[in-house]
Amino acid sequence: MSAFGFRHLGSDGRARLGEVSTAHGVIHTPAFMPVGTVGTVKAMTPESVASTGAEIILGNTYHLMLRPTAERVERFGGLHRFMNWPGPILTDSGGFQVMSLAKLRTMTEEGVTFQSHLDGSRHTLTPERSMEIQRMLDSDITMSFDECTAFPASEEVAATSMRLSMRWAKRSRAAFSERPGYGLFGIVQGSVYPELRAESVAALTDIGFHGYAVGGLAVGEGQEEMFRILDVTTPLLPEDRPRYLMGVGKPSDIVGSVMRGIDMFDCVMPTRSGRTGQAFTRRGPVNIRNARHQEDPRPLDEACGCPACRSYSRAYLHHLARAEEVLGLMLMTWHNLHYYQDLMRELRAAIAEGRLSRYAADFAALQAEGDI
Ligand code: PRF
Ligand code: ZN
Repeated sequence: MSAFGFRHLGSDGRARLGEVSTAHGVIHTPAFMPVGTVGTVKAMTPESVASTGAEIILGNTYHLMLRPTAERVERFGGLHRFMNWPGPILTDSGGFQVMSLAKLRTMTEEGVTFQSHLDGSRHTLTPERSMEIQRMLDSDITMSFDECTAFPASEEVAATSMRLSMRWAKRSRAAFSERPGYGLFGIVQGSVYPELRAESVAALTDIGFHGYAVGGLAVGEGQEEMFRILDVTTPLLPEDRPRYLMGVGKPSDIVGSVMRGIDMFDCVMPTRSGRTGQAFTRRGPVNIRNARHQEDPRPLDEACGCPACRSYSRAYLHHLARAEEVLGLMLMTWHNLHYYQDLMRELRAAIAEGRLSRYAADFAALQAEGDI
């Protein structure tokens, strides 16, 4: 088994081209990870997810510990075998999902106790239990247990929250069982305060992780503020480790964040909004339920090579969405994931060829033109 590692292959400005090696394969970065919360990327088979170019998917500790439980997944040989995704898997650590989904939460120094959103049963997550669950899932990339500071937060509240996350990061590191090909990422917090972000980076790099995530962003602060925080955070992170911006984002968020030195992304946007009828295209978002598409023979995106664009008209996709047909969810999701992976392929090529600024300008101009 090869070691977990990051090869930094080249740069264009602050953007990086790289390769993350894991127990279940290599990820070319900048990379986008489709979200497979409950052990499925909704409306897609693993084969169709792979066909879009995705090399890694994300799973969630919170959901999987409740159903089907980490113990059952482990008995079936881990999440890769259970769900038939042979490639790398990253799992989020649970705290973020507890805060957005669980009922009756209580947080202490030890961890979080909560009631399941499914059946009201009581559970506890601590850094140690989160590491154990992610090991049972056989996650290639384990995330340390953190608290995503709510937005907005005063500097005092943000400092207290970030320092708790740093103590939890230290406990996560101690509880993580080191194995070849498996990595643990620390998560930077500190809300919108540059000094807190710097303190968080220092605490994490002192502990030492296989990679570093930027958490606590895309929580309502807006793109400009998010970019401002990335501008003061990514330059502090070690150059020889991958950097992951959690829960981001729109296509323009990804382009701007790659230009600020981020290597990995995940977001429900392409999958979730695909199921509500929103398609991402080179000319910006398209709502396929809109009446203007009902007689339109064109594909969603003329430049896209996905099955939805190769074989189906906007009129047909509009009909499927209006009729709430399952195939509509499948084709829209397939297109959106393919679009996101095309974007990542194009970003990697632009970095490799030293023309990222030009690419970003062309990208923004075409998005601004709109769907015509
Ligand atoms: N922490 C964790 N997961 C996350 C976040 C975070 O801050 C975010 C913030 N956008 C998304 N997912 N553990
Ligand atoms: Zn398409």
